[in-house]
Parts: sequence; C-alpha cells; structure tokens
Amino acid sequence: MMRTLVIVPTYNEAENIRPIIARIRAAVPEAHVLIVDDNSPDGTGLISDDLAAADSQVKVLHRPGKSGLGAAYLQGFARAIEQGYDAVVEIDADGSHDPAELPAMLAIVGNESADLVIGSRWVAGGSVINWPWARRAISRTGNRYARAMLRSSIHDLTAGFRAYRTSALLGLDRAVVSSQGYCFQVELAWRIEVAGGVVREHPIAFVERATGQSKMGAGIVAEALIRVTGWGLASWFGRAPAQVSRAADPSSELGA
Ligand SMILES: Nc1nc2c(ncn2[C@@H]2O[C@H](COP(=O)(O)OP(=O)(O)O)[C@@H](O)[C@H]2O)c(=O)[nH]1
Ligand SMILES: [Mg+2]
Repeated sequence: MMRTLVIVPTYNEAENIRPIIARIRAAVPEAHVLIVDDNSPDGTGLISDDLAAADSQVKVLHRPGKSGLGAAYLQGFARAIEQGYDAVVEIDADGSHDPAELPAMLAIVGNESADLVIGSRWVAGGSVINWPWARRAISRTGNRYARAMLRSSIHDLTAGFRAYRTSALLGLDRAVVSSQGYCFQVELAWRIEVAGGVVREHPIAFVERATGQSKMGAGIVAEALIRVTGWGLASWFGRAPAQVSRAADPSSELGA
C-alpha cells in the first residue's frame, strides 16, 4: 500500500468540509488527509481543527490569508515530500469530486507506475453534472485550446482531481510554478508530461457544488488563456517549460 496524503484546499467551505472529509476517510481509510485553509472568514479552519482533534489521520495547515489554490497545493506538496508520502491526491472540498474514485486512481499510480492520474471529465466515460451550457462550453473549448497550444495528449488539463506519484513533484515550487487557478493545474500536468512522466486519465463524473460559492472567476480564466498562449508560442520556438518560467532561486525548490 502506497502511503498517501490527500490534500483538500479550502476557502469558505464551512458547509462542505465535514461531509467531504467523511467521504474521503471512508473511501481510502489508510490515507492521511491534509486540509489547507487560507484563514477562511466563515470558520472552515475552526471546523477543520475539530475534525483533526477527533481523527489522528486528519491534519490542518493554516495559512494567513487567501493566496490562491496553486500556492495552497504547493505548500501541501512540500509537506508530503518532507514526510515521505509515496502518493499525493488533489481534491476539491465542495463535493464536485467523488472520493470513491480514489482507490482506482491510486491503483493506476501504483500498478501502472503512473506519475499523474487525472480524474477526467473530457474522456470517454467522463461527464459533468449540473453545469449550464456556457460553463461546459468554456471548459471544453479551453481544454481543447490548451491541448493544441501545448501539443499535449491530455484531454482535461484543467481538472483538479488528481493522484500524483510524489517523486513527480520534486523540484516544483513557487519559483517554478507561477500560476494561481485553473492554470496551476494546466502548468503542473504539462510540466510532468514534458519531463517524460507517465500521465493517465481516469474518467469521472464531475458534480457542480450544491452549497457555497465558486472562487474561480473571469480573472482566473483569463490568466489561463494568456499563460497557455504564451507557453505554447514559446515552446513552438523551442523553449522548454523549465525555461518558460525559470526558477528564481533553485535552492528553494521542493526536495532540494
Ligand atoms: N486554500 C485555498 N483553497 C482555495 C482557494 N481558492 C479555491 N480554493 C479551494 O479550491 C477548491 C476548488 O475551488 P472552487 O471555487 O470550487 O473552483 P471551481 O470548482 O472551479 O468553481 C475548493 O475546495 C476551494 O475551497 C484559495 O485561494 N486557497
Ligand atoms: Mg468547485
């Protein structure tokens, strides 16, 4: 059994945090869980502390304020590396991702030596439930655009439900990965693919959140479009992603 750390980033998920943690614990009882909360004003951090007090396999990382999904995950990854976990999971707190898929996703990491398994909406068998037509079109089109620009073989580059082999995350940190929202996911998957990592897609049904609010807005979509276009053009002219956003301080890299 791979030692697994499931990272759950939260910002204002007070109504969602208890049910998602219960579902994760039931689906993968051996895994450890790390909630990364950005000082949510609605008290998500306090509820998380209660959950951690009642369950030694649940921990909370409190950050001083909202500074983006990417930064929250990078801090969680650093802990997973430090503490020697074999696999790391990314999952939303709002119930959009079904933890019951995790045993299958982790089995692909373990048995097929995948570096990254993406819970994918846009492969055969994948789906999105309760999205209006427009949101579906934006995700579909955005993913097709990113796949073409980056010459990637991945169909759901923006997906936020993932299992990584921890070793695939070595060397990635804030100095290397500089995106915030959806683009963070695109950047990470693409870097692993370009580095020669094995990436697989596992079909999932994504269910839009029932309570609470999405934190992703037009700014985050724009960030993704602009950066993907920039990386695509740069790579067409022969620049590898490592050079696209060069590490400012190599000594600060994860695992260095
Ligand atoms: N720690 C932290 N979590 C965040 C931040 N922004 C979003 N999240 C969490 O990331 C997950 C996905 O965000 P969500 O708003 O549902 O994105 P959407 O599903 O694309 O609309 C949820 O668990 C959020 O609570 C942030 O700045 N910091
Ligand atoms: Mg969501």
